[in-house]
Amino acid sequence: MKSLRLLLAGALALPLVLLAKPLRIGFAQTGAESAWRTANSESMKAEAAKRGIELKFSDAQGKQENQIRAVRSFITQGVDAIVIAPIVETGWDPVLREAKRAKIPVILTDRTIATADESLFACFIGSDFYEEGRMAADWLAKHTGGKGTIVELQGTPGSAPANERRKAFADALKDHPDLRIIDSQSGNFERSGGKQVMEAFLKKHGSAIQIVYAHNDDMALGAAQAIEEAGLKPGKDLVIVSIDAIREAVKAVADGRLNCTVECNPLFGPKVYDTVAKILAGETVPKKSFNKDELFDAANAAAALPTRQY
Ligand code: GYE
Repeated sequence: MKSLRLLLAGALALPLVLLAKPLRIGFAQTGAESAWRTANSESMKAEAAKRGIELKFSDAQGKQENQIRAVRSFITQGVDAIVIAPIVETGWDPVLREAKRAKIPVILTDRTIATADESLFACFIGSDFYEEGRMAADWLAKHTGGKGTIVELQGTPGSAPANERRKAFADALKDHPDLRIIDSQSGNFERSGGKQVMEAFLKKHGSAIQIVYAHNDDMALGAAQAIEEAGLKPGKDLVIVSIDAIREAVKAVADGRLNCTVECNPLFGPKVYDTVAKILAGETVPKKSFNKDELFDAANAAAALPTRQY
């Protein structure tokens, strides 16, 4: 009797294996605000295609409500896992609870969230934004002799990278009282935003500005353009430090147009899908795992260019 049952079970399991469907993963991306983001989307899409994963990709165009709607639709479709790059830190608990009830694991990538219930997501994969801000401030302190007036270009308000990069930088400046932030505005992580805010800063503060700290390279490159249009030399008349290390910025550092960019690696498609596979196989994965990031300045930017992947 028992062996007959086993035989039957085997006969039933075989077609199931043969018919095994590809993994279906929903990815709620923030938008397409920067070159970093484009590289991140590309990494997620290319790696899914390589592994035969059916990726449902949603671009929220910078709006959290679009992202939440996308997550709800992934839940309705019954995907195997949901990946979210949360635009802002707060407001995620209700939809994450819905995913949990539907027993669909959620992997947070890129940006962290603020929640009192960490059981609402399986894990986080991304960079340590606080560390990036600290690295930028340390570089600045070392290369300016701890003196200078700074304007800050913030990322998207309420986002983890804007919050953390701002806090880390301010914390590090406490040890350097002659490095002062005289103004700080959001350029929304966009090149046009960085340019516009820098134009306004130049109008308002003129030659009082000596240093620009941008939360990402796109805004730094936009600011460099505004500085040039004002008849000044970015990288020389004004020191510019930023974060991401996209190829164009590393090139600008090598050319002396930017002074320093701290890496924030967006190419984590492979790591995300490896992690999803482990979670679905019932393995435990680290709750938070951070990519290792470097810093590029005049000393190493040119040498790094040929192998830059984004
Ligand atoms: O630095 C910026 C992007 O969340 C780390 O978002 C990401 C940031 C990145 O738009 O360029």
